[in-house]
Amino acid sequence: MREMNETTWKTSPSRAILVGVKLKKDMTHEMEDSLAELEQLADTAGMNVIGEIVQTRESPNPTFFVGRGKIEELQVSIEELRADTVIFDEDLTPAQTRNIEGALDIVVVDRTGLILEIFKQRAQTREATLQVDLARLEYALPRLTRMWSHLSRQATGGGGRVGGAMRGEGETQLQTDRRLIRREISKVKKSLQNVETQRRIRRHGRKEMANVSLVGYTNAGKSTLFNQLTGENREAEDKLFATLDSTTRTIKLPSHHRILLSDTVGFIKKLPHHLVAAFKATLDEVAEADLLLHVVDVSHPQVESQIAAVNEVLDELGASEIPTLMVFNKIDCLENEAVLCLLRSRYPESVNISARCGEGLSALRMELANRFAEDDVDVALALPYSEGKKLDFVYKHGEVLDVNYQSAAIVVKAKIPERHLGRLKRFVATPEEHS
Ligand SMILES: Nc1nc2c(ncn2[C@@H]2O[C@H](COP(=O)(O)OP(=O)(O)OP(=O)(O)O)[C@@H](O)[C@H]2O)c(=O)[nH]1
Ligand SMILES: [Mg+2]
Repeated sequence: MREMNETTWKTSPSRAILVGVKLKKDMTHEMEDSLAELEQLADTAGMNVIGEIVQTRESPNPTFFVGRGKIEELQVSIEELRADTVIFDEDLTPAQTRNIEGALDIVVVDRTGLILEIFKQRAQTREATLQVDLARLEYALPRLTRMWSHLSRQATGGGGRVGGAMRGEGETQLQTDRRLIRREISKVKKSLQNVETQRRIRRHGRKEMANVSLVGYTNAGKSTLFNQLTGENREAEDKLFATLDSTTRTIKLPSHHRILLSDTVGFIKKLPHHLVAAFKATLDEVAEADLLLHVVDVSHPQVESQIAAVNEVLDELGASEIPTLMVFNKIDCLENEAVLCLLRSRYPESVNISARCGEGLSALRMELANRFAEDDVDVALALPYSEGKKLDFVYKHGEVLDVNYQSAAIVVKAKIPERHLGRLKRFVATPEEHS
């Protein structure tokens, strides 16, 4: 049996055959779209897709996922096409993986395994690396076959084989590997907790401004929009999961409002639960947002099911109650206007944009300003001359309507977001004082 090792993935691109099952209840196009997405994932992971096999079934076969006859057919294709990997468009049980590996003598990858591989390749910051490590270790634990031995090797810092000399008395290699992986999992969790604490402290310091998070299906254009709104230069490319880390920047709206905008990891259909859990720290940004901008690629044929997939993940994160503005992106390459009309009627609270061309961005900024204007309260403040800094604060975060330099104090009338009132409470003037 060939091992899925670093060489297979990196130097010579794998020659992969995709395997999908169309359940009788599914529409044909759903399965085709899902396979097209799987091909894009394989491509992102640096693999060559050289074939595709599909079977229609009532339900997946518990032993091989597809039927035994299909496995034989697959064997012939593997030899004919000189394939070295098969990728299944669903998650396989650990037993199915073992059975298929045994029958075909080939590297077997499932959807989650492929997504994890992409995440591993793309993780750049320490936090993302730890999150991906955690997800990979948890995925590997019940699947300790030869295919995953490379994973545990890496997780232990690129040293020697997990186990080996370290094997405890009376332990099988498998038990040793499991024990070491569990130990590794708690180590990674601990490191993640530290990173999370730091993130929480940072976030606490930012409570002063409204938090807005970009969410959406992978490749919808979140980073492109983020760059446009912030003037940043985050990586945005035609790849799935270009972004793994969330980044936050302050932006000023065409009003006195300043908000914190976060770019986040994209979602995908059939997103494995433990992956969402591993990215919890990053995604807390989403759960704690005051407003979500749900970026949608309206030119995508699967636009509606992508919206549904994102809503499902938001639900899982406990974020489904957060006010959401739908942002219909890529209108520059929209072929079918009817889709947009339908979506607009379904989501009246939405804006149309092209993040790439810049179209609709000022309308989006205005819409944000209007929304945050609803948080404003009218105040009259009597600021002692010794509190000049507070006046700067009001200028920075509010709209100053009137300033009157009186003998005892500076009397200011302003509109200011309610969240800032706490700081100014002491100086709020009673009507008699400023009238
Ligand atoms: N035609 C067109 N392409 C766009 C638009 N916005 C983004 N794109 C392209 O779509 C691709 C994905 O954009 P990203 O901004 O990386 O998407 P993302 O949502 O951040 O993706 P992930 O980080 O992978 O989840 C890139 O090739 C962009 O250039 C748009 O308005 N029109
Ligand atoms: Mg991105």
